[in-house]
Amino acid sequence: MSEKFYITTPIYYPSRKFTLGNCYTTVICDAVARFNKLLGKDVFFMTGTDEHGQKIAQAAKNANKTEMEYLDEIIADAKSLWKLLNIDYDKFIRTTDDYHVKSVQKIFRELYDKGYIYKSKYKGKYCVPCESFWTESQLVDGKCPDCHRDVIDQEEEAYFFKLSEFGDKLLKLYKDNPEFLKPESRVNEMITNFIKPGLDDLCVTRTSVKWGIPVDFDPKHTIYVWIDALTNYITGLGYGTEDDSLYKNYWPADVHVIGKEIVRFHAIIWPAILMALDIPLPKRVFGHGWLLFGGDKLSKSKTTGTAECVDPRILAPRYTADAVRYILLREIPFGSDGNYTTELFLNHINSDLANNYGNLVSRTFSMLKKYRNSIVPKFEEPVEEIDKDLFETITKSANDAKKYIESNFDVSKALASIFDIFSKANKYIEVTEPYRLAKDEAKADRLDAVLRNLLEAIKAGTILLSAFLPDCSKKVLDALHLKNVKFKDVLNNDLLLTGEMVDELGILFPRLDVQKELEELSKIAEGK
Ligand code: ME8
Repeated sequence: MSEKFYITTPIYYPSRKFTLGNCYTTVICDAVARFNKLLGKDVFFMTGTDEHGQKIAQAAKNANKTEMEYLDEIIADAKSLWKLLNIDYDKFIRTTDDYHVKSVQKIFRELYDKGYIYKSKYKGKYCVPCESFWTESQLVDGKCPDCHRDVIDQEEEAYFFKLSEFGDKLLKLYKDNPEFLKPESRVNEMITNFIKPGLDDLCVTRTSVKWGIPVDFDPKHTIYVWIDALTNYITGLGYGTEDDSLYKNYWPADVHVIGKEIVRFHAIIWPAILMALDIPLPKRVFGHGWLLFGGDKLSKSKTTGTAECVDPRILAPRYTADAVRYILLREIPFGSDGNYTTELFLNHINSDLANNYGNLVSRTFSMLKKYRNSIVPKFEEPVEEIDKDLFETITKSANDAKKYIESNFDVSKALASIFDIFSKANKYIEVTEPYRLAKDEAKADRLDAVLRNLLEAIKAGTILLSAFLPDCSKKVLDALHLKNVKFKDVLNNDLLLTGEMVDELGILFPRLDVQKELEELSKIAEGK
């Protein structure tokens, strides 16, 4: 039986259309899921949407739609965005799904029956027109952050979860499982900012929010955020339903990948809920940094004086889904913040995708066609130093990529390792000069070896790349007649069939005129 691997994204709020920021987490999870499939693991990858709460109700009202009409449109757009970006999820959970609603009610009741939930009074600052409670720190100049009107002190009856009982247990969790929360710096944040000062019990229902899952034994209360949203990671596997086979198979999750602003919920509240339910904890929570647009987490249309188009729905069809995936996976050191600019995006397409990978593939295929009628020459064990060096790079890069993904989900370093193969192979062409070898009949065997070694480098790098950039790698693997490849095939030099003809390949990534594209994109962003 193959090893299981269960990975999740956060469930995003569909209060507006998804941004490149949402794509960041989702593409990372997709690449990690695909890499684990390459490794032969039995992978389950879940994403979805967090559909309850005042904000959604308000957004629907503003759009003159019912909540479900509004949500269905956003979810249809989200699913088509994931399709566009080749996100190969196994499950898309919506918290309005019937099975989720029922499981959440069951979980709530269980926590109540076990004494972890009790009824009390919630006190807060209340905005009457918005029908919303705010905490002191959420207020802007003492006023409602949404409508900027005065707020009043208000109390309402609410249920609370006994989070205060879990401080020591959480400290023990972090101490006994240093892998639980990554990067390490986030553990200190949790301890210093939240656990050491003492955890308060958590308000888990509202009577003022109508768009939510009702508590089945006290329906004027709706279940507020945490118990509804966090539990998606188990209800999506069927926990609490008649068919919980996926839950039995895949839980505990190998990793919840989330943005750093929601680490607290995943590293404090979620484990506490699971402990209370007596359910095993996820193996790891990974809090990544932010993709910044001109220093801001949310993309603004104007960041640097000129309008920037950061809509993946425009960028992917124009430059390929792989190019969008590439910038998200490669540019941001995993765990830290990183800046996105259109110029960076376009320059990466040219330097890495067109000039490095694309050029290697197109040069090799055209030399193979010109000198060997596109027929794969036979493989010989490398004897020359330069050949050995190329194969050493392939082996090292493959092992490094695997290590980076397995130990730390570090997609950026893994991709960099894979591109080392392509850089090395491009240099190999310059040093071995196959175009010179072709002129000398006595060097025919050497030319065969050089061309085959280049094909091996392309094959190896492309198999690894298939987890990250599925479209271009499929084209290349198809041209090499390779199907259903796995990680173990990377170093197998007998996979390419000697004497077989490779197919023609078009240009994978045309070189862009960056200045012209910047202007075009700026016009698009300004709606011209
Ligand atoms: O927080 N850079 O939903 P949300 C990196 N529903 N990641 C970004 C990003 C950016 N600029 N912008 C968004 C919620 N993200 C809750 C989650 S989970 C049980 C409930 C990603 O729509 C990142 O993963 O606000 C972040 O954590 C998530 O979108 C926030 O999505």
